[in-house]
Amino acid sequence: ALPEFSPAVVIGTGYGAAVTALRLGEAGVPTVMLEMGQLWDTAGADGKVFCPMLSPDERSMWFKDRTEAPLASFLWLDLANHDIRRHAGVLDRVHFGDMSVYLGRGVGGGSLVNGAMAVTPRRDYFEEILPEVDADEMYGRYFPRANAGLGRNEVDRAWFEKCRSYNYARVSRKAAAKAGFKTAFVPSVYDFEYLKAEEEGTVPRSALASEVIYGNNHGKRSLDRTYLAAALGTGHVRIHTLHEVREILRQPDGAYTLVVRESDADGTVLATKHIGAKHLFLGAGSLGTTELLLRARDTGRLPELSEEVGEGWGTNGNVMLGRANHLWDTTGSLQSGMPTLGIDNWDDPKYPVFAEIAPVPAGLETWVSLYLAITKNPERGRFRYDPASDSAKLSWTADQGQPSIDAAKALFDKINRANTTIYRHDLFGDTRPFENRFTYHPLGGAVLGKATDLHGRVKGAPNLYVTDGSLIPGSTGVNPFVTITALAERNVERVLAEDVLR
Ligand code: FAE
Repeated sequence: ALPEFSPAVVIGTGYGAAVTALRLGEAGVPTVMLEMGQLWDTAGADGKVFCPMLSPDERSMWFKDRTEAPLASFLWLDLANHDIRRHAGVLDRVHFGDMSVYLGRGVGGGSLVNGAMAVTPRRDYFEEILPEVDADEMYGRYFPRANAGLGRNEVDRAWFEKCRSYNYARVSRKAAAKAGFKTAFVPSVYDFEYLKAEEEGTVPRSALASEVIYGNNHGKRSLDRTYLAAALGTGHVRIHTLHEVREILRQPDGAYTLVVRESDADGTVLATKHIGAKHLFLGAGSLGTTELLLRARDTGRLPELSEEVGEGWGTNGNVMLGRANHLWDTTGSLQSGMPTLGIDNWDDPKYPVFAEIAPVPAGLETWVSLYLAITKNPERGRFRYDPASDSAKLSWTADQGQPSIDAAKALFDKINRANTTIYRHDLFGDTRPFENRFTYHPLGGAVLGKATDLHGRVKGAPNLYVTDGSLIPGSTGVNPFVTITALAERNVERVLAEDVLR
């Protein structure tokens, strides 16, 4: 049962939350984690924890009647999506007008559903986005610590060159090279030795069985196997699942009280509970944390919170596209769901792009080369509290996505020209070649040094901290979880020493 009070409470169980809980637990601080999603450790009737990507069931998505996969169509046919039962599944897609955001729900947050790419940002770009953070410290201490804690590894280059699983990446590399662009290997938290064994046929397949966005049954070092396992191992951390924090209140003595809604996995509310906390850490992700802060500020519970709460949100410049390959350039039906190569054109002065070479895990030859491009889109959205729905609403318009498309187009027009290939127009529901109506990388809403101080302490609310992707001002230039993890490592070290153990 939920205790009445805990010295530390962490909301969420994603990257920022997991780091924070581990370091609190190691310091001997009794810590409660509250997670609205499920613990993914129990096999269903098919003997698997997570459902298959190609025949998804109620385990796939968070309370939807139909799945909402990123590749909406193939030859304009809605082949990827299936009707499902409403349930506390692992992947959510939250809609705000012209933008929707993919999120992981469950113990491990985004680590349960993501592509496992573990990329440390370029130092010059990190210094540009967070100039007040000491980069020597980050690159000397916290990025290495984060990568070690996450279990980052790299693909065996000799195996990469001859394996079947990454034929699709080699085909894209060849096309990029023909246009004069270089590719870079991308580290991962998917176990590449396991992947090799999958291709050899000696272990059950996961990345090679098209598993990724609805969870991996094997091979992935998601947070429940790394940081969270270590946190529980300290004996001082407890996780309560299917517990959604709704409100944050402050008591006259300065402690926080949380209003928490407990549900079952079919969404029936079981109880509304309260828990007190001396130190409260928000790790509910860019959307979750920003909403909790906005609701607290604008309903008058924490009126001192900064006007900066809700500001500085971005998509990390995400845009997805497909190219049609020549008939002789087959990518193969066996494709690793875990990307490990990207086209690195970040040095382009006008249109910096880092484009990860993504699989099309359809289990058959599609003649598609797919990419998730990360671009330097300067546009920012803003969240506002909407009293009618008691939720945070994002303002982001389609034209704000245009800089991402312009950058991706500049790169891929050149690749198409050099290879006499064309874009695919059948993948995103209509005939558009570029899809930027969703993001995998929501960042910002409680930006470091603006809504918080330079270590994530929320302005106007003593002993309240932000630990997650909300701290990053809309862009990291690469896939973001290593940056989120490293910043959380840096911030919690300071907060433990100066605030918690003081
Ligand atoms: P996050 O991981 O989102 O965790 C927040 C947690 O809080 C979730 O478990 C929520 O259920 C929970 N929560 C929210 N609100 C509440 C509440 N009110 N009460 C209780 N619990 C709550 O936060 N990034 C990479 O670096 N590499 C990749 O390859 C990559 N691929 C991706 C692929 C997909 C399909 C997706 C969706 C994301 C991908 N990302 C990738 C992004 C990455 O997963 C994301 O940046 C991090 O997960 C964000 O970490 P946070 O700690 O901010």
